[in-house]
Amino acid sequence: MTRTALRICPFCEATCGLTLTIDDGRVTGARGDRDDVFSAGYICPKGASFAELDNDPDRLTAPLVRRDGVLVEATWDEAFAAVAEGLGAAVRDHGGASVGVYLGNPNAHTVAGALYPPLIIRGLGTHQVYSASTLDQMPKHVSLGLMFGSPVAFTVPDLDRTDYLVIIGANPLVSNGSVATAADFGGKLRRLRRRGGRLVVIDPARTRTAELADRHLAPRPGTDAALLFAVVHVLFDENLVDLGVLAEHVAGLDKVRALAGDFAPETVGPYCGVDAAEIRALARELAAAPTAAVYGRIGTSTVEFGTLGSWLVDVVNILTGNLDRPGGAMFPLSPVAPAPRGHRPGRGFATGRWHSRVSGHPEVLSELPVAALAEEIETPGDGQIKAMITIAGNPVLSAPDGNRLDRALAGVGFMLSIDPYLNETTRHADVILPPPPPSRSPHFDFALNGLAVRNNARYSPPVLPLDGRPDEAEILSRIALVLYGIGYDADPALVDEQVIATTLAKETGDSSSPVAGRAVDELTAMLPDGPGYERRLDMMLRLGAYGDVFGARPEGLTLERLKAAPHGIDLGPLQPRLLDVLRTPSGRIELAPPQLVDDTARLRAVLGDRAGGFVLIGRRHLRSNNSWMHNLPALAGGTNQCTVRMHPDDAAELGVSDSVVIKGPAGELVVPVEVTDGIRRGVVSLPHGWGHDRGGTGQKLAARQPGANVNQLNDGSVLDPLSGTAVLNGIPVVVEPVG
Ligand SMILES: Nc1nc2c(c(=O)[nH]1)N[C@H]1C(S)=C(S)[C@@H](COP(=O)(O)OP(=O)(O)OC[C@H]3O[C@@H](n4cnc5c(=O)[nH]c(N)nc54)[C@H](O)[C@@H]3O)O[C@H]1N2
Ligand SMILES: Nc1nc2c(c(=O)[nH]1)N[C@H]1C(S)=C(S)[C@@H](COP(=O)(O)OP(=O)(O)OC[C@H]3O[C@@H](n4cnc5c(=O)[nH]c(N)nc54)[C@H](O)[C@@H]3O)O[C@H]1N2
Ligand code: SF4
Ligand SMILES: [Mo]
Repeated sequence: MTRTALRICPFCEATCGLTLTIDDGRVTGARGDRDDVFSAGYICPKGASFAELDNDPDRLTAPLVRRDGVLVEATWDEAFAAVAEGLGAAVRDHGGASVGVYLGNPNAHTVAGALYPPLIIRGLGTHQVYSASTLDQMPKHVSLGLMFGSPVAFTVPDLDRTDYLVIIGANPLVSNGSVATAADFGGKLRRLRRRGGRLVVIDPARTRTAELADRHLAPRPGTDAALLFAVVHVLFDENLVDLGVLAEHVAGLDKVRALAGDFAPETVGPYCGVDAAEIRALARELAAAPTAAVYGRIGTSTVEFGTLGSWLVDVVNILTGNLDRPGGAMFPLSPVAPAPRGHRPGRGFATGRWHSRVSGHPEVLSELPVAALAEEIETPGDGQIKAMITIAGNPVLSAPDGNRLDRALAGVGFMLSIDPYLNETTRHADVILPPPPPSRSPHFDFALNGLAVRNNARYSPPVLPLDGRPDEAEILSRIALVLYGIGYDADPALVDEQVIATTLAKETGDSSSPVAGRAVDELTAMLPDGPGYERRLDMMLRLGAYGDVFGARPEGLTLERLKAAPHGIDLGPLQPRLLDVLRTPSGRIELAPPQLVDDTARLRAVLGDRAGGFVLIGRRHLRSNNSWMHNLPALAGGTNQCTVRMHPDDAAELGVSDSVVIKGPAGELVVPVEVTDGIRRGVVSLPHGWGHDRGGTGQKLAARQPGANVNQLNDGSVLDPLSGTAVLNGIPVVVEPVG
């Protein structure tokens, strides 16, 4: 029997609504849901391969437990017992603080990943917490935290209304957008141009996004912060600063003016490899546009001056009066964000509340840099990592110096991985607990709704039944039960009920909460019967910005209402809401936070550099997703190859045409060359997520076309100091002919 079912796609940040075809209890096809309120039918090749991913024969269907050194299939009961024993021993012998946790990217795309890892970390009481954020967007969190007092006060470009968009270090035509959730990003860019708007792309590579632009600047990698400072310089220098209604809410304007003094386009132009005139033109156009937004991503983030660059993106948005206004850079309002409580000063944002044991890196958002994970495992002494939990991550390929991390993980006393695949990282686990495929999992975008370019709410219940396996919520809950000393075989609902009780007690006792003074029992009784994650989601929606406040606002949002709208609920275009967002102690936007002012000295010091030699950057492919989608026939092959792209003149000078050796601080690789004039001279690009040639993994197709692990070139010793983010773009490398 054939039927269809709706499901939000969990494979990237665009959150497209899909219509799945189901035949005889399995997904056999996927197309875009034209009635989806957010994506209106858009789909990309990854979403279209939903069925292949869901049915991949290499997905684990049963837990694996290490017995006599070998991973063998086990029952769920045996596997949880092994978890209880392994984690129990580590906690008993060395304390919960000796257990390291690594959270990978898909946690941002699953219900379980949003709701349960914090409980596991709290249960351990560990500071050894790592995630893909320090390979990604951590610099943005820090700059937002320092400027607005909240590290999640994301400013996203108002794509549907802006007149002038500057994309710096992002390639949304391939990535489908990141930290700006927008389905059909490319369509939005085309519509921007059709309505007379302009698009500027700043990227050392002429990407598909750059091909669409009115103006493409190709700076030397790693120089964005200086380039943006030069834009700021021009805005002051030519009297183009106009804060508009923001003026009374901004502190530190004069400090930024003074700092920018050293960054005249004529000074930084040669460092960036961009004409001073181009920078001045950019600044003038930004100031003249009726509305404009600057949007930066990976290329401004995972670089040496990542936090400075992320900060300056918003400094430019503010100086041109474009922050928090339609057509500018705006703050989304997620349906699970707490209901706005008006303008009130906050406690601000601090990092470095503790430091990593070996190198003394400051904690950021309660995390330590992934680049420091290997040394924390390897280095003996008090606080050494003795056990590891990885959830939805593959740091052996995604983090610097995978070979070192590979060795380190092999030496960990006990390792637990929650992952559907046996891969380069999970092969070291003593227990692997595989979550069910997406068709059998629920979906709600807890994180990404807060980044959406249009406010919306959508929920997908599981499309297919579980077939006797636990879902990921149950898997993670049972781990939490172990850590709370209750035992893995207790009722996993206890975990959710504990969260609900604690949250409602806090809310009802908070005089500024919309449910202040009400009885916890009364509110709890209003939550629907059903899985614990649904009860928690309902609670969050009802307490949220659009919520029904547990009946006090009867027309408001509840999970029941959301379920009754399977194509989602549109919550309208982004609205100005700066004063709700601001949580700095001063109650104003801190344009010149001391940490950023100080870090500017580091940038000033390199302006004279004119490095020769090659610099390495990364790239993504439309049919790839970090390290874990190289195993699907529909996505593999064709142009989806692990090649090094280089400029024809560079290739000719080196006399190379087929393969080259690339040498970096941590290793060297031999990689096929792809000669293209779509990249700046002196720059080479290699995609990440490849290097599937280690033994003992279980992705057979991926292993046949393994590619090389770009992160093996990188020793991870260079971090953006304020965020602990690894420098993954702009790494000096040596490129030579083979032999
Ligand atoms: N050189 C270089 N390195 C990079 C980058 C770069 O641009 N250049 N990009 C960085 C970025 S932005 C990121 S986000 C990181 C990603 O870093 P990671 O998150 O460490 O790596 P992924 O390859 O995304 O691995 C995801 C893992 O989650 C598993 N998984 C998939 N679905 C589920 C699920 O539903 N539940 C569970 N439990 N597991 C699931 C997959 O099998 C896979 O093992 O890589 C970073 N590394
Ligand atoms: N198809 C596909 N989609 C994905 C992913 C995937 O692997 N494949 N990964 C997902 C993830 S985890 C993320 S975080 C997002 C990332 O989303 P994006 O940031 O949009 O993706 P990237 O392709 O990494 O784009 C980074 C761009 O920065 C450029 N760049 C490199 N160095 C510099 C620099 O110093 N300055 C400037 N200005 N530019 C520079 C690169 O040439 C590249 O074009 O994509 C997500 N979507
Ligand atoms: S763009 Fe992203 S969310 Fe949309 S179908 Fe493709 S992978 Fe899925
Ligand atoms: Mo990412």
